[in-house]
Amino acid sequence: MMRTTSRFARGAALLAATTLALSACSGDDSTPGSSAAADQGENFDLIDPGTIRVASMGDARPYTFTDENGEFTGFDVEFFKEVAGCVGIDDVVFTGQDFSAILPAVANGQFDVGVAAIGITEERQQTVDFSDGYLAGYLTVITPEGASITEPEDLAGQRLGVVQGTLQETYAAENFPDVELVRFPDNNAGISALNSGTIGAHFADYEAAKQYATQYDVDLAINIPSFDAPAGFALKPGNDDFREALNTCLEQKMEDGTWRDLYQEWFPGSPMPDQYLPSSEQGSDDASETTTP
Ligand code: SNW
Repeated sequence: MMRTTSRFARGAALLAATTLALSACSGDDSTPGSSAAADQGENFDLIDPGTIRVASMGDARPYTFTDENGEFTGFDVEFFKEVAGCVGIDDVVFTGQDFSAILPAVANGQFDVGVAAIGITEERQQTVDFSDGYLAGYLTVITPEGASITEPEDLAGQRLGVVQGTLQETYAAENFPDVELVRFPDNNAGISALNSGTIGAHFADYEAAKQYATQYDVDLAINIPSFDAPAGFALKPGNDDFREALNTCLEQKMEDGTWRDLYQEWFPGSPMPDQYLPSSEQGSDDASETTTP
């Protein structure tokens, strides 16, 4: 696990933080200076004080995408907006990037935050800081329907699509024998190549794969657990007051059920990872981190 302390181990700290955060986040948190968290806003090292500039992706449904009005939405976007509001900043400006451009742009200060189901890894932590994790799931190999690919060995000799810079690219290079990796700027380009027969399979995040399966005749052929790299918000290194405020509010938005409600809205029917639910709901029968999709 990349997370140094589990959510369970932090029970006592969480209770204390929740009490603080509850008072900080209740009521109208849109008024600057109305909450304890917002008072810390002046210490946040943001490009424009009072605004959070976010590098994201406009085409990574259901995590981050633009709707018919050009507005950013999706699970990660809506959850980030909740957390930002809790730290006292409602002005959040999202900009679409290729995935491979997000972390460099955050690292060199062009954006305050990167939000795009970005898995926390030691390698990425060489260039950016991360909030605590907020999403853990599977990496999924998508094939044409009936391709009879069910395990990594079946991919031998295939051309496999990956989005440049993703964990899928790294995982496939290290673990899938004899595949020819074909790198794309985004998943839509990979799925187009899959549908036209240019590649034999495409490797994406599970919820994106599930989304494509509602539109195209594809199978979710292989699911690789990626719980050791939960997604976090990527931050410019050293902005510690901002990171700590985000983490306090992230816990708060899990404890008050906001995370659960957004998860059910954007990922309907998907197995619910236990660790992000309100403490009172953890360990119930229908919540499990280990359920295979
Ligand atoms: O590691 C997983 C995590 O467990 C959760 O399922 C959300 O996605 C991941 O963070 C992996 N996401 C990929 C990555 O971090 C691709 C992100 C993307 O395509 N936007 O490289």
